[in-house]
Amino acid sequence: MSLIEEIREAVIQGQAPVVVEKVKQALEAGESAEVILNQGLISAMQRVGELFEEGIAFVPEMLIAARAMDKALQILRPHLIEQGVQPIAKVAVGTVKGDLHDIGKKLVAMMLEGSGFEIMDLGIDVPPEKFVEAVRQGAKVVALSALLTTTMPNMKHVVEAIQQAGLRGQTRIIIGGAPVNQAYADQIGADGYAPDASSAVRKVRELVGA
Ligand code: B1M
Repeated sequence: MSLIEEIREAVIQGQAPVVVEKVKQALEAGESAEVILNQGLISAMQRVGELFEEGIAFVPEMLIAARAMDKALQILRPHLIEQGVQPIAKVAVGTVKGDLHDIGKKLVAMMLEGSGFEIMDLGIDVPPEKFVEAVRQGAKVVALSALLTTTMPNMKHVVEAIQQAGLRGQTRIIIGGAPVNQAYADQIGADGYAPDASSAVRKVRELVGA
């Protein structure tokens, strides 16, 4: 097995210390950060996403793999910037106002980052005006998360605020989280819905034509 295949396998297994060690070894051996990212990390996360969709891996496995990938990204990030790898597009990710649930949103952000998007993570309990500001700063996609039936109406407020700011034509809006669905996305005028982190990546790619 090559070093890159070992990195891929260790991410799938969620073995963060092994991933970190092997990424350092690969860089020292002169492997390009882009190859490590695409053939090691992103390929691994795609596989984890498939395993999740097949019902073989579950949320804990996805989270552990995502954390391993995040640790590797911390090492790779300066090398990627140095090599001038251009992100596909800026995506503003946040959990809507009143909602403190963080884990699903983080997972979506990590999967998107691992797939080549630049992430503006606005955090949790994010008011509509912060999303508007992110669009002004160049976010081509706004990704909204809500876990509570009481906070899902705040997604509509974000869509309205972006519309009222005259920025609706400059960004695409995707929503996700346990209480929402495609019908709700259609109802509030969002551009898409994704039920989980791996399908969020597919949907965002589709929305920006990547
Ligand atoms: Co809360 N909570 N919680 N909670 N909590 C739920 C959501 C609940 C379903 C539990 C229950 O009653 N069975 C329930 C909501 C009921 C409802 O509204 N229908 C609930 C409640 C009621 C509450 C409080 C009101 C409890 C209280 O205080 N009385 C309170 C509200 C606080 C607030 O937000 N204002 C509260 C608080 C909390 C904690 C702080 C303790 C903690 C959050 C800690 C944290 O995030 N750092 C918490 C937790 C952990 C949960 C449960 C147990 C787990 C959520 C989670 O992290 N799941 C949850 C029950 C459950 O979901 N089974 C529950 C794992 C995560 C990976 O999944 O977030 O669904 P999830 O994300 C998925 C998909 O939804 C999707 O992809 C992710 C990965 O596949 N997805 C997107 C999410 N966002 C997306 C965005 C996208 C696309 C896909 O595109 C943009």
